[in-house]
Amino acid sequence: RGGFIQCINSYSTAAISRILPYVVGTGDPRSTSWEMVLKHSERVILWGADPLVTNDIDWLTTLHNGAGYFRALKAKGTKTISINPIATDTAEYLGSEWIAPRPGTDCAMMLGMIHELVRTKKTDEAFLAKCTYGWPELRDYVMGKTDGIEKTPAWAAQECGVPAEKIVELVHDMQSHRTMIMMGWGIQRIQYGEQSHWMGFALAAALGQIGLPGGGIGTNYAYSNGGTPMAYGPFLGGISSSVKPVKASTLPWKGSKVIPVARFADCFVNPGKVIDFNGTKVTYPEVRLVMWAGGNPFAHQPDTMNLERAWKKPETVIVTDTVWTATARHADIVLPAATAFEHADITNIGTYSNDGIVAMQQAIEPQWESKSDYWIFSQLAERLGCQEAFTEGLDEMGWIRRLYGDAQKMGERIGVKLPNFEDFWKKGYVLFDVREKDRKFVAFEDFRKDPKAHSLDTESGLIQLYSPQIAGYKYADCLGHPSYFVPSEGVNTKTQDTPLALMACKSRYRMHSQLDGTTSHHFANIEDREPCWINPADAKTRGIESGDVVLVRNKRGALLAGAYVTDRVMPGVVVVHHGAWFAPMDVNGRRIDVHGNSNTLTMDVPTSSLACGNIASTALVEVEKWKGELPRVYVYDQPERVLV
Ligand SMILES: Nc1nc2c(c(=O)[nH]1)N[C@H]1C(S)=C(S)[C@@H](COP(=O)(O)OP(=O)(O)OC[C@H]3O[C@@H](n4cnc5c(=O)[nH]c(N)nc54)[C@H](O)[C@@H]3O)O[C@H]1N2
Ligand SMILES: Nc1nc2c(c(=O)[nH]1)N[C@H]1C(S)=C(S)[C@@H](COP(=O)(O)OP(=O)(O)OC[C@H]3O[C@@H](n4cnc5c(=O)[nH]c(N)nc54)[C@H](O)[C@@H]3O)O[C@H]1N2
Ligand SMILES: [Mo]
Repeated sequence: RGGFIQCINSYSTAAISRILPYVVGTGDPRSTSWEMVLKHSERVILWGADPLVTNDIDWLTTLHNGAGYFRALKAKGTKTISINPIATDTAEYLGSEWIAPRPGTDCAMMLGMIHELVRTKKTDEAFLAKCTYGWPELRDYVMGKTDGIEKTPAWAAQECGVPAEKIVELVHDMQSHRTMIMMGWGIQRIQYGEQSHWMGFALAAALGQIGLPGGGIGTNYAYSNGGTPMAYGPFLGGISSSVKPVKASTLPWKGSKVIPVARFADCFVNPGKVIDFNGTKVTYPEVRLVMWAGGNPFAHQPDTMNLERAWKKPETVIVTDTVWTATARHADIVLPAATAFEHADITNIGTYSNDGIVAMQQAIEPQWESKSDYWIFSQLAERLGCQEAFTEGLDEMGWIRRLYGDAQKMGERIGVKLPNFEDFWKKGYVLFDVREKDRKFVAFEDFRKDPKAHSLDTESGLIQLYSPQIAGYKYADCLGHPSYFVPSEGVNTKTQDTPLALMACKSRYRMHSQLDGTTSHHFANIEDREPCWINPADAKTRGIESGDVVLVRNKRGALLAGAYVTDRVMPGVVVVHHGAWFAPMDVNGRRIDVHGNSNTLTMDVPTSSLACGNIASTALVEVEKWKGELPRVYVYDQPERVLV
């Protein structure tokens, strides 16, 4: 009866989804259709994006359309350039040129590129004047008039490590060819991550190709197969989430009712603390009970050792999951959830492509004591005295029929006839057609032609290269224009004790921590540990060879990993992919994770006061050969006993 604290933001897009509404009026702008890219783009820049690894995952389900488009891009022979501290699978597949900036320094590189355009009078002044707001403010920053630092390619080279000549060559190549910048989301999951995509739009605006076929910038080509032309059909709704509480809380409520999700560990420990968030103040409420459903914070939250301590603050923790995760191991009560195979459900296909609707038929009976999430929540609602308000009198099939029925009605309104429910359920899916105009979709095309008639939902209706609103927040870590901030941990701030910058991006073998409990972990495995990629130069000075077990450590934590010596990662940087199940153990008086959960090393600080997003990369570490006994990775063991 103590109320409910809602979380906003996601771990996927915290920074981009907060900053881009100021810049272009939406947090996730629709990308130019792949058909237009294939036809018109002469250059494709993969900036912090590895779509061959990440694109198979969708918020909904997927037809994996992106794979075919990248195959077509390769077949056509379009020149591609990958800008990434890592030689990615995608770059290898496409044969891309590889440019490796230091992690967290892309904004410096882009500023150097914009400076070069200004210096050589190659900025598209007509586009900047017609379609953007605040170019003079940004230009003053680029030219050093605001802070006394001219952002020349030579300055940029010092920050990002890419030679000035390369920066110059790249920007002129992009300027003289129709260029599509495909930005991933790894570059916004860093400290000051808000700046990356804002600067990306600023660079694209200076190049003046936004709104032209095959030109400009797209921010979701690497996830959910963005850029796949959107099919024309209805969307499914979901079960109501705005049910009014039956009895209002009788307790006095202290603090905000909404927190930015990645700040939850800080919130547990510091009730009453006031933080800045996107122009507002958030007062952390006191959290006494946690119910975690379908997530593995002991894999996803930065600074796992800190989380371990924070997790002890709430009096009760309830976890529902399908498998025995590290988080389940840290719960007071575990409610075993049935997998999608064990109960019926329904979903749209393709977040951006809306290809159709799938009947998720039940394949097997729920195993052991597992129950569907819906059953679990219905039972909890009953005990809280609000079952009717929660279920609206419907069981799972009842909801599936209602959601499908609502989609049918929406279909009627937009002229798309859906089969009756029985036929749909029997066949298993319905697919929608793509309209010609969606095949030919060019992002910002109408806006470019007539920015007044097709104004964006921003302060000025134009692309905001300077935002008076953000400037008004007076944040030191997010100014009124896109800026470069030196990450507090990164190659440029390395110390003697921690000289290497860690990247903890997606593993090709897992969905975050999902599948780590299956045979999948045999693929990402050296001596039962998660691999740690390390450059041959860095390995040599440490006497490390491929196959060695290494301790990766910093002041926050330490983990054991298996060394993989490779020039696919630039010198000074190491990679431990995200998602190995956390297996803490006290070894010789020190608490270490013996398996390789990379968040043991990352920083739990907000991206900035604007988005308060999570940070996955650039943490400083040291790597050393492990000479001690090798503790067993116990984390796949089944629970010793099951309490009913
Ligand atoms: N196989 C697999 N696919 C997935 C997922 C998964 O767990 N496994 N997760 C899915 C989810 S939920 C999401 S939100 C998406 C996320 O997709 P992304 O956020 O795009 O994926 P990441 O691997 O985190 O980052 C993409 C690339 O950014 C690079 N990168 C990181 N930091 C920097 C930097 O500072 N500069 C530059 N230039 N590059 C940088 C990384 O090296 C990586 O190659 O992926 C989805 N796809
Ligand atoms: N260092 C670092 N940290 C990161 C990232 C990174 O790249 N690097 N990526 C971030 C991103 S983009 C994201 S989205 C987050 C992801 O963070 P999470 O979403 O917490 O990660 P998952 O491991 O996918 O956890 C999903 C859990 O749901 C369970 N599950 C699956 N199906 C069901 C079901 O039907 N019912 C229930 N109750 N449970 C189910 C799975 O077993 C699994 O334990 O991680 C973030 N953290
Ligand atoms: Mo994500």
